[in-house]
Amino acid sequence: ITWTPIKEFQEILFTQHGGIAKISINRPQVHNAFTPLTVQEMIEAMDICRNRTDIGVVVLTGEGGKAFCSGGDQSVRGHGGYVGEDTVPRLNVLDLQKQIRSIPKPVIAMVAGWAIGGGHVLHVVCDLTIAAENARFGQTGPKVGSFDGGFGASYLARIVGQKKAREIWFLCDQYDAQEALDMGLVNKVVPLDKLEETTVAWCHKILEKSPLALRMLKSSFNAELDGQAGIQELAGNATLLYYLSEEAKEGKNAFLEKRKPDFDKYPKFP
Ligand code: 1HA
Repeated sequence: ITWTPIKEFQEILFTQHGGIAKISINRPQVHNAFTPLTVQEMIEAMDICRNRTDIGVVVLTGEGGKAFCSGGDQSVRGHGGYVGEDTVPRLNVLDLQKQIRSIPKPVIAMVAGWAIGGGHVLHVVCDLTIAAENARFGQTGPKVGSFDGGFGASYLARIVGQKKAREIWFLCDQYDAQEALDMGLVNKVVPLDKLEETTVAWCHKILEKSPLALRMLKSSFNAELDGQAGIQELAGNATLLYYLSEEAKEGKNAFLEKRKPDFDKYPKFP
């Protein structure tokens, strides 16, 4: 599988293979822990994925085969957040989580090795997770003086159930790929050397499907859980579809032509 660079970054690799974009954290020396810069680069890459009409699915992963992501880089954790070059403490991974959730294209976590702490939450918020047999999952927050009570708690509980989610956070145990599969935390487990080809095969199956149907489904799954923001996404898609109709175009045309709109010819469906 050949991956063509989309844009050069310092702490991530951002490449594509046809309609598949791959965002890969490139800090294997620290198990792909993220800094504010890593996250800022992922946010920019995700935004490019959203805006590029030739990209249909996004793969999120980490370089090196030993870790997906080990969460926030504790060596740059300061007073109130993770500190980058501008010396401002940030928790900007929360913005990335929302972006993964709302991008109207499937996002697949491709997990080899550790998905821990804030790195675990990143895979949780992805639409699908494909794990290698060496994958290890868990939260560490209460061990290292942190917690993610947002998607990291509530969406995790939607996935694995309240009892299991509380166990994961209260005990900070680690779970292997088979245990993750058994609790519905991942979609599939494959040998490490089959991880990328399996993920790409899943992407191709998705890319064959109707992009608008996928878009509607993602926002529909979100809408039930995400309150007003979820309804906004779903409603935005309804507006998109409405804009494609002759009826909506009549409204715009009438305005531009300075005449009364004639909506009579459009059916009032039962
Ligand atoms: O909770 C949040 C947030 C909540 C709300 C809003 C924003 C949030 C943003 C972030 C987070 C968090 O992510 S908190 C949780 C932070 N992460 C962790 O607590 C995991 C820390 N890492 C580990 O527990 C272990 O490294 C490991 C279980 C994943 C793997 O253990 P292993 O195989 O024994 O490797 P280890 O030797 O520990 O790690 C290899 C190298 O990577 C070490 O560096 P070296 O001694 O070789 O110089 C290790 O220090 C480094 N490393 C690993 N994880 C991190 C890290 N360095 C900095 N930060 C890390 N997270």
